[in-house]
Amino acid sequence: MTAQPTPVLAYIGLGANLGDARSQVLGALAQLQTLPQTRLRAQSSLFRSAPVDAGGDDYVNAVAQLETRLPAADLLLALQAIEHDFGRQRPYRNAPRTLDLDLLLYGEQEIAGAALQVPHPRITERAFVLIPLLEIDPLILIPGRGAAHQFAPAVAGQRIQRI
Ligand code: PH2
Ligand code: MG
Ligand code: MG
Repeated sequence: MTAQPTPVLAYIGLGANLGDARSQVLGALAQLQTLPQTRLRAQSSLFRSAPVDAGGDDYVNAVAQLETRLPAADLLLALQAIEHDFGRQRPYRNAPRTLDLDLLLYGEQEIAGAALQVPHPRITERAFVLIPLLEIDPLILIPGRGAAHQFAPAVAGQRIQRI
C-alpha cells in the first residue's frame, strides 16, 4: 500500500442485521482502529433502524470518521477484509448481513468507478446514514450536493432510534 502525502477525512457507514448486530458493529469499530495509516477520529452513537429496501430484522447502524493516508481503493479493500472476517455473505442484493462497511465519503473527492462510487450514491436518501453522519458533523458537506442537513427533512419518515 502506498501512503498519500496528505491525510484525508473518510466516513464509513456501518450496518448489521444478522447475528449479534450490536456487538458486530462495535467489533468493527474496534477493527477500524487497527487499520494502517489510519486513525479513528470519531464515531457516532449506535442506532436501531428499520430496513430500507431490504428485509430481515432491524439494523444496528453507525458512522465512523477516519483520518487516513490509505488511498480510497486500499481503504475499500481493508473494509471488505473486515466484512469477510465478520462472516459477511452476499446471497442476494441487500440480504441480511452480519456486517456492512460502506465508504460514504473520501475527503472532497468524487469517485465514479465500477467498484467504488463516492459519495455513496444513496447517502442523502437514508436516515440510517444521514442521522449518524450529522451527529458527528452537523455542518458536513457532501461533495457535489451541498450541506447534508438539507436532506434531513426528506428522511424524517424513516424509523431510526439512538440506542
Ligand atoms: N443497508 C442496506 C439496505 N437497507 N437499511 C437499514 N436500516 N440499515 C442498513 O444499513 C441498510 C438498510 C444496504 O446496504
Ligand atoms: Mg450498505
Ligand atoms: Mg456495502
